[in-house]
Amino acid sequence: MPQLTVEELKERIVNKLKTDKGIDILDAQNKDIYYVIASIVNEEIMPHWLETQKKYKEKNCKQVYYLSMEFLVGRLLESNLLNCGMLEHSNQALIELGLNTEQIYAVEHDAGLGNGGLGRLAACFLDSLASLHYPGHGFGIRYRYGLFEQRIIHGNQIELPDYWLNDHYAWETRKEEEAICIHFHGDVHMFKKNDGTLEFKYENTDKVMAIPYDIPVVGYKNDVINTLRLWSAEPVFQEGNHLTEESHYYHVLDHQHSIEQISGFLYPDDSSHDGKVLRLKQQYFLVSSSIQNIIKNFKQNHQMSLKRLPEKVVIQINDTHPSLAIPELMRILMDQEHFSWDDAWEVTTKVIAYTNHTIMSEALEKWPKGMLKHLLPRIYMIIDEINERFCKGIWFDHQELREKIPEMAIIADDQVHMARLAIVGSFSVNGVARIHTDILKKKEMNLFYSLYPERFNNKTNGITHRRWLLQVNPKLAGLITDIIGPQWIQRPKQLISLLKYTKDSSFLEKFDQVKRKNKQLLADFIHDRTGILVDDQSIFDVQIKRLHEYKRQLLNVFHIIYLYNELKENPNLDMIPRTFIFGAKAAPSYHLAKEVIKLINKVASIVNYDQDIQGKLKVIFLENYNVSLAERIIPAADISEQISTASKEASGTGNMKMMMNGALTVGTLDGANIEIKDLVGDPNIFIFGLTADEVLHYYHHGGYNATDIYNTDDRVRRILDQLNHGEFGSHEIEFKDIYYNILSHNDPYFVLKDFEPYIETHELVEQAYRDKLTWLNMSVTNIAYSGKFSSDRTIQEYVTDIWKIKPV
Ligand code: HBZ
Repeated sequence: MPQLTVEELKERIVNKLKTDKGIDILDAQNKDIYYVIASIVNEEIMPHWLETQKKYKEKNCKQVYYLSMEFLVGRLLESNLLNCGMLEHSNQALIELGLNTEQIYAVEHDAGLGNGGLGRLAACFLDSLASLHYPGHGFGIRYRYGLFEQRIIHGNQIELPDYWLNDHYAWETRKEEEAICIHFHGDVHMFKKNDGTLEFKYENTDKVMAIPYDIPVVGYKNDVINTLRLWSAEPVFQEGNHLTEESHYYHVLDHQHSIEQISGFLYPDDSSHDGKVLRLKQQYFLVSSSIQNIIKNFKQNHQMSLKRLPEKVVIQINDTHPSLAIPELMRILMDQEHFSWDDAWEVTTKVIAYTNHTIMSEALEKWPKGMLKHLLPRIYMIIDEINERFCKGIWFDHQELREKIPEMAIIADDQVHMARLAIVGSFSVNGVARIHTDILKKKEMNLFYSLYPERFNNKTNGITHRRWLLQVNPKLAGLITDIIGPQWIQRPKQLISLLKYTKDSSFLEKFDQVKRKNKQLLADFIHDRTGILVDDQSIFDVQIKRLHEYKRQLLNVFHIIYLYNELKENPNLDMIPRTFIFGAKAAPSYHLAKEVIKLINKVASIVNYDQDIQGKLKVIFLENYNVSLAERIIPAADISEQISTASKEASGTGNMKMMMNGALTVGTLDGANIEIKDLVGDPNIFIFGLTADEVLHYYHHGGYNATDIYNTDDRVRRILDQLNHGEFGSHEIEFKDIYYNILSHNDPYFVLKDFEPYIETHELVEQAYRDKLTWLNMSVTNIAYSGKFSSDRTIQEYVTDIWKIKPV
């Protein structure tokens, strides 16, 4: 893209304000400025967007489509400016116009179309695809309401709707002419044709239009613009629908409303599945519109038989949520393109690849077969047939697995098991970190692994270093570039050159100043938001992620209560002040998770105002954790809490973001923590607690007794009793549920078991922090090794091992 100078940018901003909005720069509000800059960026992007699409068509290249129910995009103005190469000049232009860049970026409402890691991973992947010149696009849903907005009232989480589309969304283009019709319900009729083959016709279906809204995905300084296409559900326009009779009118409105509900809101549950029919509708809506679109593109771009689809198309499904892509592609190939079953199956299983993000049984999707059959009768027939053939195949060709058929069947116990469908119908199955893939192979999916060993592969997650270092931490990025040059921006593995400077005291001093500055900025923000003053010399100990029992925010709180108890007994205790920072949303129906939020806030309200402890502890719960808040917190973190019960966290990606910004990990041997540890080495990470093998052994063979720990460890007993006796509540029953969940259910996530090693590890953290140079050395070592966790590396692995696409 041609570079606009600072002067040109200033001129364009001033003129545009006049011509588009009729506003003088002196009277302009931040919002006016925001839209004007976004519009300038769009003007720069559009020609390249067109150009990119033309090129993909001309070159006849194979393309990847990433199907996901979630894209957690966050804000786009700053990252689009960065990737277009306009950020520096535009910041300068704004400053020269007397404007505040940060306030202008803050005008944009986060696109919170995701719950957590899975959705943010999809957004990072799109950034890397475009930045590495790959033809790869996202398909998702344009939810009218994204993930709820969280308010904390009297310590409790309250959910409010996320009105992100109330202001015009600057980055989307509605493409009405590319709308696609989706069919639900109806009757399926079967005919025998003259040649003896069967033909299927559907009647009386309920029709819904899928309207695409396209968002440009800007590659980093390379003129590549890919597309994120989000579908919105609208009623089919029908001529006769303007009848005047009142009852009919209400019926029409009702009908319209129920259709719009399909893209109405994002389900806020991140690691559990409850079989709501609306969620199933959403999944099929995404899948059917996307697959129809992909087939249409193929026909337009290539003059060849659809049998050759796998040469030009690969579809990655983000968890099982879009796994109906398998029967949907079968349906289109057979019923519309007149393929035989075998030909359709051959194509489908060469096109679809599946990523698994969890082994937690409560998150594995299963749909009641009656529900599927009623909503999607033809799709159900196809799944039924896939299942029949699959089970027969095992019966005849894999006699050693005959007995296992009930555990492997796609339809079993009147339920359709989506992970089984996804494995059987795709050519690749991947986990998202080494340990996670190993557990899939050895345990959860072992039977399928024995059947299809060649399908299973690992793709350890990554994050875009452009957003998570270059953009969110410009001071650190600048310092890195000053010392090792700018090559790391294109090749993040080159961050490894920082190893040469881990003992260079002048560099470490500068690095320390950057961290200090980032901490001051966060402290100011915290003060602004909460009125609480935090000490920017304290250790910033950060846990930011969805609230879930397995992520063990409770273990963190127990540590805080323990320290508080110690300080109350000995107020002169020599300790480095700590600021514990939390950000977390709980699924609205997840009672225990909400209790933990309440507990964190309760502990905060006691600790933060207790004069006895002389400000040595502060507990901050920042409400409404989202991408933008993460961007503020991460550059200021000293400690990154990654303390899931081993085996439960498939990978984690927050661990990578904090490592890349110089935080040290306190973590269990779980998910990608293990790979972080392998790189940085034991001296540069704080590992504690049970291993995955130990956890799994306890689950299967017993031998753990939480009550024993309660009885023998005074510190633990004291904390639990404090919860039980209302010491942390305004009345006695508060927090009893947490108490009973641990003691009556034998502490299913091993909080008590890992308590002691966790406390001891935090003592080591404190010792390490006292030795400034050692700490800085560890911190820089972490940054140096973080290049591996760029999503550029992950995408390159997907490309080489699974997608087989070429850069354009
Ligand atoms: O996916 C997360 C994993 O917990 C995390 O370990 C991993 O790093 C990340 C990316 O691979 N999983 C999720 O975020 N899952 C969901 O958000 C989710 C959403 C809807 C569901 C189930 C899970 O129905």
